[in-house]
Amino acid sequence: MELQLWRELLDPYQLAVDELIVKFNHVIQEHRNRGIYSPIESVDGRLKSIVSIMDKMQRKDVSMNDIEEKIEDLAGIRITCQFVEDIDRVVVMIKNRTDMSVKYEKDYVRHMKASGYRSYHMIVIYPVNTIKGTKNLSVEIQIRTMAMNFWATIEHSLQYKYKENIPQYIQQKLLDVSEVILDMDHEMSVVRDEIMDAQNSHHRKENLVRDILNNIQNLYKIANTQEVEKIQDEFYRIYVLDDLVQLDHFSKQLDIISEGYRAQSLN
Ligand code: 0O2
Repeated sequence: MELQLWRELLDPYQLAVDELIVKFNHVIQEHRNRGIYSPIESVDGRLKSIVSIMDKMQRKDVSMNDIEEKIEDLAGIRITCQFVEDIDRVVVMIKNRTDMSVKYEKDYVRHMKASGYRSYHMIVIYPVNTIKGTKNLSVEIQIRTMAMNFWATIEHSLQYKYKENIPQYIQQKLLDVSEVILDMDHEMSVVRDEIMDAQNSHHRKENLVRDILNNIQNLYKIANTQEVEKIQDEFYRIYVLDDLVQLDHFSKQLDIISEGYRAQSLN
């Protein structure tokens, strides 16, 4: 197939990857803006390379005409979670979305592959709008923990070197390490609440400081400079106390002051 035809075939899949990265990043941001824990830690995506497509066509005996039907990971999205419990939350979240529908799932988290690979796979149908109209594309979404991702990334790079023939002692080592990773994920789950709490506090603090600084900056434009400087000093005094309750109280008070000035400036 000519390069131009490959481009025409793959372009919509690139669009799907780009759109889904934006959408899942937005999910992360929405959680953080509200100061709540995001089950998605990060999202990444890729269009399958032509070489990888040709390799897979050969491996699975797929003809040119059947590429789109039989190779369902032309567009691939990878969602990384901090904790193993987050994977199920992300799966539910994806099932509830109205911009895609689930075609089928493979649970390699509960049913590890013989290689030691763990990950949750969802093949979804995702519509994209192109100049030729709407196209319903298959997209593979892989959902895994950071620890599972570490393992898969290392193992994948070995596949490039050894193809199907990773030496037995390395295969065994990978299997052993995948067990360690399973244990690690479970161990981390024990302190999940504690860690989530710490991260939520951090994001709440960031949001509060952002709101306070915005308010102070706006006040400089309309209020008496000396008064705003006093407010700023008070903010620094409270900030160093590292007390979220006081910071929250200060932010609310500042909202009231700012509202007052806005009302005044309207008169
Ligand atoms: P790449 O380079 O990542 O695109 P199946 O018929 O079900 O065996 P299929 O369609 O490959 O074959 O489905 P499967 O097994 O769900 O794998 C899809 C993708 O999951 C793979 O794509 C890999 O990205 C990843 N994956 C599956 N098994 C392993 C594994 O043992 N190790 C690692 N590191 N990744 C794995 P590709 O096209 O193989 O590769």
